[in-house]
Amino acid sequence: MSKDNNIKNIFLIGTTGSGVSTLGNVLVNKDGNFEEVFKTERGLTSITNEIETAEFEKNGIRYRVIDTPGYLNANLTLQQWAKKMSEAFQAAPEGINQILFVFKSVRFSKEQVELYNFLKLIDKNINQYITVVATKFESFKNRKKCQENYEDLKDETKVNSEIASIFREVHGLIMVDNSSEKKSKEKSREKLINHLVANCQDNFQLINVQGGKKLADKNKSKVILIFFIMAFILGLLGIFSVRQREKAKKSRPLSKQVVR
Ligand SMILES: Nc1nc2c(ncn2[C@@H]2O[C@H](COP(=O)(O)OP(=O)(O)OP(=O)(O)O)[C@@H](O)[C@H]2O)c(=O)[nH]1
Ligand SMILES: [Mg+2]
Repeated sequence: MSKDNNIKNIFLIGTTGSGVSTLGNVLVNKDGNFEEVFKTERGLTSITNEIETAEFEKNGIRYRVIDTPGYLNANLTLQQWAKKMSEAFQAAPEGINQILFVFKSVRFSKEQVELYNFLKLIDKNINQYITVVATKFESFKNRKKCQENYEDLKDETKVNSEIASIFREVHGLIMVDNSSEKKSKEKSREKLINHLVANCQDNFQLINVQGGKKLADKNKSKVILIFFIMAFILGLLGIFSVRQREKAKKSRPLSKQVVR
């Protein structure tokens, strides 16, 4: 993809089913009616399996929204998912304007921490360009409640130290509710765009931390190597979790499975 210096790249990254593509549709707001640009569904399997992009314009600024397969996607192995993520970063030669790190506002938990650590492996300064977005947050219009929740997530007496440090170092937290109601989507979009316009004007090039050099062609091989190492680690984690599950299955008494 050729470089376009007048565009800002917004990455949508999150665990599968957390509302990643829906957030993309809210940002793009096709035909002023939130028509679907990125496929979304309420089902039980993962929907987004490929990198997809769409653009929108606000106040003369063009934004490219990059939708990605969710972490723990049901159709991709961890290695395949990691490869797709590297493709996603290649789809933005201008750099990263912002990563919207999406999670469904039930609880910020282990899966989100794993995904965050994966991003930090790519570049240790990436946190400065990450805004966490909590979807399905019904009180998202209540400023006080949003602020209180943000403070709690930074507080080691309320969450574990790993989560607290994530929320202390990211660029921000935005609560939204992209429910089917148009009014909710409009308000969510307003919050997101205000944040992007007011706080996110720089473009960030991925840096190879050791070399301190930009992600240019000469560093491509190093980046590919990092991705292979990450894919290998993720693969080991996958084997480990399958073994653990098998172990747990063996130790469980036989009973009929029930689906409610
Ligand atoms: N009420 C409510 N529903 C939401 C919200 N965000 C997403 N949903 C619903 O959650 C379901 C999954 O949303 P998607 O946007 O497809 O999720 P995703 O993270 O892209 O999922 P995959 O592509 O499958 O990994 C859809 O039925 C959405 O309508 C939200 O903020 N509020
Ligand atoms: Mg999706």
